[in-house]
Amino acid sequence: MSKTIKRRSLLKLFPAYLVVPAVIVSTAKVAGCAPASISNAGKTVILSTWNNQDANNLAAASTKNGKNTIDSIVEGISHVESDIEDMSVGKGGRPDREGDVTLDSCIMDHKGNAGGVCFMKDIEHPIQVARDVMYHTPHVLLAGEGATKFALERGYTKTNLLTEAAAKQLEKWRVESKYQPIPNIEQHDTIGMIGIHDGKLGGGCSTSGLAYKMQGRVGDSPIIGAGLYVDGKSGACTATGMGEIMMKNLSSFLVVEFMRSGDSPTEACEKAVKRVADKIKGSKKDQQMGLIALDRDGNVGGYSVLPGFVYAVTIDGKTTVEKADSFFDKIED
Ligand code: SD4
Repeated sequence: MSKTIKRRSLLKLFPAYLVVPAVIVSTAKVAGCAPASISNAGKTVILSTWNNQDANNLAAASTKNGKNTIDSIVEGISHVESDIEDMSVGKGGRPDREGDVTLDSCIMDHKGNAGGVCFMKDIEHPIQVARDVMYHTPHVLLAGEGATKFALERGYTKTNLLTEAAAKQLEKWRVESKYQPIPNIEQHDTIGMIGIHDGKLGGGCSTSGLAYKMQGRVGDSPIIGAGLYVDGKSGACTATGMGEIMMKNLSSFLVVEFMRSGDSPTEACEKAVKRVADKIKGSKKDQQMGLIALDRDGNVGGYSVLPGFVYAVTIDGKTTVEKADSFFDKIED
């Protein structure tokens, strides 16, 4: 997560005939720090929001079994969608205030193909349906009944997504009915996963959205550019937290654009967080946004608005959990 020399500054320092190939420039370390090396180039790297180590390991294993980046990411995310202990994704997710679990997801490959579903009920694996939208329809996003209908036509079966535990929590919430998603609790656990394998970047994102949202509310997670963005020549980024922030700032797209201009993944995430943080100065700091990014050379990074955001990193089969730095150092109640 070291800083990299920016391509533009390098061009200023050296005449054109001395300019080194772009792949070396983008991974060269800042002078005085570590020697220039292409640390993760050529490696398989998987990154996901929060402590989703199992999902990373499954995705990494899947690449070893010959699957491509997208299918491996779908495998990792599908695992979390079936995990009823994760109350922000798939089956077991917290419902909206009417008691419906409605799911949002999207996916994007290195060629810029994209697909998504939002406000989808009754289907356990929105990430798989998103992949089907990407490869088997002329569209990018299917919503609500149309998304469920499409899934059923593709052979998915209806599943009751509301668990007893989630229904009980809703009953408790209804006593006061105060909509105030809690950072790192109700703005927590959505899975965004990005990766590179065989030199091909890809990403996916899946969530049940914010607990007790209004019926019909859709967050950032199915929105290309907000919850996820991939550019095969530049990098990938995905987000978690209070989706309205990412939607208003197109944060994932912004991070990828910063990386295109030469920023390292961490610098790019920090700059996108700063855009948001500048706008919320003076107001209560209770809205989280966590960003993770990966560049085409396999370098990784993350940054968040509020403290408490972690992400799982798998490089050539070895997984660690990294704590992201944050713009503000405390959450306000
Ligand atoms: C949303 N970004 O629907 C999602 C929620 C989330 O961890 O990330 N939770 O706004």
